[in-house]
Amino acid sequence: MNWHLPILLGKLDSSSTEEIIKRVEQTTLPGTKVPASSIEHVGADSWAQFYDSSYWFPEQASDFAAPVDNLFMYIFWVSLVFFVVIVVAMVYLCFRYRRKGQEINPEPSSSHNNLIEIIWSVGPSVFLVYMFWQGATTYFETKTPPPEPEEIVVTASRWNWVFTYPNGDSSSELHLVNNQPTRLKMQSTDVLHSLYVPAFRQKMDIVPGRYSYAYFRPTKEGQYRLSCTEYCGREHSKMRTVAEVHPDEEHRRENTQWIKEEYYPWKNGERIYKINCSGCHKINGEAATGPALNLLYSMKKRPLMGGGKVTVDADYVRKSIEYPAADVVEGFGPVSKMNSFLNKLSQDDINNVNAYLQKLNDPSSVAGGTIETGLRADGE
Ligand code: HEC
Ligand SMILES: [Cu+2]
Repeated sequence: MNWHLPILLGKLDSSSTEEIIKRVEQTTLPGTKVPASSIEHVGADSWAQFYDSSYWFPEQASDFAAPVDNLFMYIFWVSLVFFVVIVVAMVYLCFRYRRKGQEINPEPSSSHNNLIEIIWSVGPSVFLVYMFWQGATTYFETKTPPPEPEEIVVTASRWNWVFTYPNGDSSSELHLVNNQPTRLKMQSTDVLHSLYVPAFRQKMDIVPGRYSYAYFRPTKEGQYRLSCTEYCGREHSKMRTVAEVHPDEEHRRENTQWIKEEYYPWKNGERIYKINCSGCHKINGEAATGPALNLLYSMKKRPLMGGGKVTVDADYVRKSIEYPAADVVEGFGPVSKMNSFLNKLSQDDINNVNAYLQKLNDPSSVAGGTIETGLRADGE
């Protein structure tokens, strides 16, 4: 079934697909290609010859797009049907029971009808429960990390985007591979931003000082709009770029400057670690001034001074590096002997150290090369 509303919203237009594409391209980002499939053909003989999908939903280019649109259309039709039924009944009843003549005492209204009460309470509830159910499950799906995703680090700053890929290369457009589950690990260097790709039905805030994540699987090749959707200052409206879905890895490689093939974030992380951290943290399992960090990521929870536990994840590590006094590990207090690296290490450095610590634990977790996790007496 075609969920769109060509009759209600489609426009009377006999232009050819090419003409419409040209027109749409003129109103969008320079360089954006509009795939012919986004201009839906609603039957050559129908009066609404061509239906330009920019009048309604954008293309469905990720696995979340269809469920989100279907839910929207479900809510739309339920609202429409109830609106019509209620308004027609109301108008009819107003007319039917209007005051006629000069009666002063109107007929008493009938007090109660169990059957009708039950029907009009239970009936709509069924529709509402289904709305909730669909909404909740779709929401949870969009928040559940897909298995074996490609992780792309997104750095938002006023007013541009940087996307960094597992091989360490980065670009100002988001380049994806079709059908590859993707996990965006996002950070901001200044203020609140928000990443929005309408064709993926994916939108997520990016908050300074912490990571936020977005998951999806692109399902359709093409170029789509990506923009910041949280007002972030003077040039906010220019903070937009393209998300391109490539048919496969080779295509992506050939069509981007995939240069730093031999560069891996964790290698850089190892270097930063040796310079800044190895004086206090060993990676052979033994505590020194600070706890050993080689098994950090396999310890799901860390006990803290003064009771309580904290979950080990990228945010915990980042917080430990920038604000060591905040969560002091049990047995290493009362005051943390660690100095803060806030503004001494860049966001990139912290990402790289994080990648290194992750790799120490699970060498297969981060792409590229092998790592020595052997017991080395000097802890380096
Ligand atoms: C001057 C010594 C010192 C240096 C240098 C140091 N740390 Fe620490 N670190 C500590 C101490 C002491 C603790 C335990 C107290 C606390 O949690 O703050 C700690 C705790 C941590 C924790 C929490 C560990 C856990 O087991 O939960 C992490 C993560 C960490 N440091 C990372 C780093 C990184 C990364 C660097 C280098 C950029 C670094 N530290 C540099 C002393 C240091
Ligand atoms: Cu922004």
